Amino acid sequence: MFADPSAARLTPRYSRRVVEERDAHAELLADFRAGMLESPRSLPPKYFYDARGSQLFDAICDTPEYYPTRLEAELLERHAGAIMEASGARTLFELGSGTSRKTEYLLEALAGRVAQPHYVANDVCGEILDEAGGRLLQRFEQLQVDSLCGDYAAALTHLADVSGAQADGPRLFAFLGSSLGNFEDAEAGDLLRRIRETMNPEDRLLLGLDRIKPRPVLESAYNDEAGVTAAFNLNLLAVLNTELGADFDLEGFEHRAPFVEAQSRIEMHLVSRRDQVVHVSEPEARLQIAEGEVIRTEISRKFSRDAVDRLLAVAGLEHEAEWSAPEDWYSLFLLRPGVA
Ligand code: SAH
Ligand code: AVI
Repeated sequence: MFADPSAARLTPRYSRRVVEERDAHAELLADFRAGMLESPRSLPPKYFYDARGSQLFDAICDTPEYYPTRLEAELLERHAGAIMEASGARTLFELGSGTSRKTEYLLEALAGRVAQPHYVANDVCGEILDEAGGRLLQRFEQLQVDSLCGDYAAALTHLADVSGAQADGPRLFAFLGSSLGNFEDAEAGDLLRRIRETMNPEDRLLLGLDRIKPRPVLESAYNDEAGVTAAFNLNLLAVLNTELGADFDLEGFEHRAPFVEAQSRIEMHLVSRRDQVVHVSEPEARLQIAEGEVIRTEISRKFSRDAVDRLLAVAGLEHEAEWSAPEDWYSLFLLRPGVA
């Protein structure tokens, strides 16, 4: 997760640079203090994604129960041409790009439109960025890939380092997978506003959001039979063991992911199976965790149309076009920056 802090042009068509607004390790320490030494305990979900966490997320996408990836991939496969056409983009910039597998539909459409397509990928996980970059360079012969390894906010700050030149033309920003749903309203609004402030008037944002649907479908997606989501959730404790010198016993916690209807969101929980004490070296701490106590590791919001419209209004983004799966189970929104 905390890759070599250097900018590197690794091949003529691929660069990776680490971007951070605060030292990533110091930020984990601060987030741990704020979330894990308080009750109820919680942590931001970005810490799931070390190399193993990224692999586990990829495996979640292949489970029969996790519908968001499939629905979004189907929408992108069908509409990538129209999306690229409507955006007029010459560059694609993606936040939280992961494996960039679904992105290939957009890149294919981009490569069909411009001679020298440019893809700027951002993720907190350096390993996944390099892996995806290598694959994309093989598939798209003219593609230039620049990876920004770090938080969304840092990537937005540093986007100008690798794009923004006149030759890059209009850019399509992409924020897919319903990753915005991992943020509460205030943070989601701040992030969207930050995106809007980074956009030029001719840039567009493609936002993929998961929508409300029957509880059994939602809960199965986050409680898959094979236990991949459980392993993903528990891996967060392994990350803390490595990064903070903690001694969490992964067997001592159980995965749960209920749909909390009042807030229209799945909550991922790790529930302590017994009274236990966990030691942490940095920050030096002794956590007394009671049987049944919950660590909330993620929220995953399921958006009503009203909730989407409210967020976009707060952030100053305007609808340009949208594409939805049957019964509005998943939507892609093409947005333009409003007049500030
Ligand atoms: N967009 C992909 C991946 C979604 S998983 C898809 O739709 O399938 C979420 C991705 O965002 C992971 O690859 C994770 O490493 C990355 N991520 C999570 N929090 C992040 C943050 N705060 N800043 C940047 N990337 C983040
Ligand atoms: C990345 N994020 C949008 C996923 C989600 O659905 O909230 C992460 C995930 N957590 C459990 N399964 C998938």
